[in-house]
Amino acid sequence: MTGFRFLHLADLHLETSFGGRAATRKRLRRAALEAFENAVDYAIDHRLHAVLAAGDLYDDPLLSLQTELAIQRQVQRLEEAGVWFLAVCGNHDPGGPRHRSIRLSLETDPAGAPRERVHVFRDRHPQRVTVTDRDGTPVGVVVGAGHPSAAESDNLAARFPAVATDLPLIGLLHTHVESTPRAGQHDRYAPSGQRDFERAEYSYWALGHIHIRQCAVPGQPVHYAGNLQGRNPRETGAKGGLVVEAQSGVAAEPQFVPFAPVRWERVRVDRIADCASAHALVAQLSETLSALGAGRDELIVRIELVGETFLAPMLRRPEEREAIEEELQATTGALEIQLRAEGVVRPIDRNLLRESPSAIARALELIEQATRDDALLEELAPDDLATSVDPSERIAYLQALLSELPEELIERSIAGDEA
Ligand SMILES: [Mn+2]
Repeated sequence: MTGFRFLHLADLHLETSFGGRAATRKRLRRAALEAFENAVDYAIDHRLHAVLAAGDLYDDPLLSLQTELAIQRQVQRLEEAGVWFLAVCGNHDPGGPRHRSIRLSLETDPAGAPRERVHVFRDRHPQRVTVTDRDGTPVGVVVGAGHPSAAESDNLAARFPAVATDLPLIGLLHTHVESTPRAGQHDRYAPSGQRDFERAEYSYWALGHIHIRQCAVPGQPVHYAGNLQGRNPRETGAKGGLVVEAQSGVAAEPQFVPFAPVRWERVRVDRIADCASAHALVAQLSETLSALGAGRDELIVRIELVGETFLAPMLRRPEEREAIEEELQATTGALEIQLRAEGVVRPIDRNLLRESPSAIARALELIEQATRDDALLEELAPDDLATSVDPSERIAYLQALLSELPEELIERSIAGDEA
């Protein structure tokens, strides 16, 4: 018996409004559609049986007509190539009566004729669709349920039925599996627990909602595909879809295929002590960027500089960072570089400073004393600080305030010397 071969996509978020520079925003908007097109190409070229989209196909119900047409074009291509397109509604593209999903009507072609191989699961009550190959032979059963509203609170996974079938059985759902790493960064829509997925009759669960690609239940075929195109500095690394070949009664193992044209990366650079000039800094950072694939891949990179450098005072100024960013973009071909310099300090002998007979040394000594002495800390605290909070919390808060003070003092005193 042949397997059920499909592509699992999730969280396409087409037409997300992005932050960042205008040119980058424009590129990312286009890149998300390109990623979708790449995925459709792949499904057609590899003669897959279906593309499964696990929710949040588009980002906002105020979807533009241009993007609506672009989505329709891709769905039409799949239909014409004999590849099924099955999508469940998520919290960004809910399926209730007054929502955009129904008016989008992906199930019919421009002439209003039904597309035989397209189904959108909008109802919270799970439904099943039997997928066929190009000859009409059944190859798999997909059970899906959708979010009717933008804030579904029911556990939809718990509603999934046991289905008696000889075909591979697949679950398709947009859900917040509570125990998943990084789940805390996402809203708890259609929350579910690991136990909801411990069901041997399902060969695979194609999930959406958490944007990090991962197995959601250790040891079980329950997977988040992650989003299709990274949209911000938290969504780093290669993005794409999962290809699955499912057999009846066997847990399927997915394989990742990259589709996103633009990749976000985040890198911490702590070896800048020897960089005494702008040139040296650019050379050092260019090397890091080349290692990440700049010039070969379309990259947006956030560089976090940390450590001691003579360039620290310059790097604190936004216009200085911008100049370095532009230089790096020009030399490496990266789409955008975002330089962060909160973690750089001037190289000075802090011990020598502490031992010198100066006002700054005395101030540093006082700060150190106050950090150890709660009574002194209370004495130094401003009068209007809330007294209602728990005393230990109050002390911890004051200590946290103090912890940043020595570095600030040293920086200011040095800057004063040079003025
Ligand atoms: Mn979502």
